[in-house]
Amino acid sequence: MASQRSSAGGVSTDKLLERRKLVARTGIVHALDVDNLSRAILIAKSVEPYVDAIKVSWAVMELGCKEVFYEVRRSVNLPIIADFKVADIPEISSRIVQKAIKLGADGVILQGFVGEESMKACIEEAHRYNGITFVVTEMSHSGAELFMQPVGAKIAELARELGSDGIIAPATRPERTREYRRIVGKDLIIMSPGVGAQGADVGDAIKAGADFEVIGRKIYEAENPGEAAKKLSEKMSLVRMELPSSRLSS
Ligand code: NUP
Repeated sequence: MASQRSSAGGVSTDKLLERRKLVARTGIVHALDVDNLSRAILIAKSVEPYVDAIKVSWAVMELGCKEVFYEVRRSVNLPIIADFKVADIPEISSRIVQKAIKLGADGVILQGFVGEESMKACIEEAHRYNGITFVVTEMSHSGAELFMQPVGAKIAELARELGSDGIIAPATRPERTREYRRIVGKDLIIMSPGVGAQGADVGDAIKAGADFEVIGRKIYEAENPGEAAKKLSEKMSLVRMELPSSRLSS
């Protein structure tokens, strides 16, 4: 596969690596946490009509971003969000962001708790390469309540001030997502994981102010991931129909 990188189905690699825009059509981002590449690609293709982006994280560890991002990009016309939860000193964090984007990510998720300089370096680096950023405020698992929740509001404020395109807020605690929406205002994108396997219902976070819900296991562990994604997107569309139109245009 790697040796055929000059073109893919008539599309040049340069074209293939052009940034793709994240647009809320279904409000669902699929967390493709599947490390068998051919299975991952089958799933990505089957969910393509029902999701707005593919989020990739640990599943690149064996084959690397180069191969995984490339194969996902040429298989589906969706943006890729690299969920590396970047959390290093500014000089290293920004290199991670640059690498992820150059290898085909359209957006990168970074941790906010590392502080202003690291966040700033990542956001600037992503924007230099036309990528977008999401800063994690407070994670969706219960352990985040101890250390992350008390500083989450400050992280969200800083993310907005530094020009991040979005933040990550927990679908498992919709009242917190509502608070994060109040802090960042209407212009930042809120992406919320925790739907399905972690207990939140589809639509919970959207109702609380999120733009996208991240759904992983509920889709890729289903017997028919495409069908599962379709059903979730149908449920989501009922929820989104109830939202004021100002929410959907953002
Ligand atoms: O706070 C977070 N919670 C979370 O689950 C931030 C995340 N980025 N995630 C990611 O979302 C997690 O790493 C996984 O890729 C996805 C949730 O998957 P699932 O629980 O729907 O299977």
